[in-house]
Amino acid sequence: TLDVLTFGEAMVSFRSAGPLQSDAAFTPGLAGAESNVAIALARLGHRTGWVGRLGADPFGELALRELRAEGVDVTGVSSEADAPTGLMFLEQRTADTSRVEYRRAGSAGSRLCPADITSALELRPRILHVTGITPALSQTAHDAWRASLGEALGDDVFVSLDVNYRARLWDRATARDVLRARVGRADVVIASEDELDLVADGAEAEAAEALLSRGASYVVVKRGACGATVWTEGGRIDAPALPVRAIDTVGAGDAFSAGFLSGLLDGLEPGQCLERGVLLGAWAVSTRGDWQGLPRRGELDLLALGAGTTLR
Ligand code: ADP
Ligand code: KDG
Repeated sequence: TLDVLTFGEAMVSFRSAGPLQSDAAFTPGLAGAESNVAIALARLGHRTGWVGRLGADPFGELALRELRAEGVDVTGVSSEADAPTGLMFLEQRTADTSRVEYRRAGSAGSRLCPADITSALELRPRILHVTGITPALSQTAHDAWRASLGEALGDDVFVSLDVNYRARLWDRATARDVLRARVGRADVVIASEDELDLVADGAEAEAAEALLSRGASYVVVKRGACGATVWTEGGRIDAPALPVRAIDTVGAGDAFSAGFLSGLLDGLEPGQCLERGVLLGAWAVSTRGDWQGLPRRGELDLLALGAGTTLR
């Protein structure tokens, strides 16, 4: 059985190390919030599966190759003969500011449909991890997302929802309606400070309280370089971010989510789950790529060694 099952759209990203201009070089890589989480968890030794559709093209092949190489179960991946793999371009303007351009409308990934998920759920994962990106992709992807959080899901599956609002894909009012309709099934809700209003009303304490009373056991709020907070029935726990040199912040949220879930899988206390989330977030921002620099389990303590350490 799987520890974590996740689904969504994986894309090939092209990352520049500077402004988009005629001599800019772009580095290809696998991107997609959910596949990032799957890879991060697999690196920590958890059994993880990702479900989605890829185009029958070289980009789809690259995506599948990377997922396999990282040890992610791809039994639920299918290939579309007549739709392309989605692409995204990341123009890094400063160490912690990137601009995104998507080429994903009509992509293979957006054809995800409810049957893709219901058959994958037969693998009976301990945790189902979903994000608020999937329902924004297409009507069928929205249906799949909704169905995954409905009756197809056994009561015993722990659900993790990362709000992950993407302004390029939909507006806040629509996202609010869609996410609120299903957030009650989530056992852990993960949001940035500026996303919390999409799933609950009021200031942070009030919103967290509302989500806990709707059934969540953990409400996790991310604050970028200021760290993160977890709210539980027992109250509030804060963790500062780790002091690292930020070189590429894209993917920090996904790494954070994976760290938090890894802590839950290891049976850690909420504050320790939060610390592992913050640790993985720090790894993501201090290395290039969405997930390429993330640690394997034996490397988790490397960041604690401090600046300028050489292991000999
Ligand atoms: P997202 O990528 O979803 O916007 P954040 O930017 O809040 O999410 O990052 C997620 C987590 O990664 C933060 O809560 C923090 O723990 C860590 N993180 C983000 N930026 C930094 C940074 N500059 N230095 C250290 N840790 C960071
Ligand atoms: O979380 C990093 C993501 O932004 C990236 O990998 C692509 O899933 C993605 C999206 O829709 O932005």
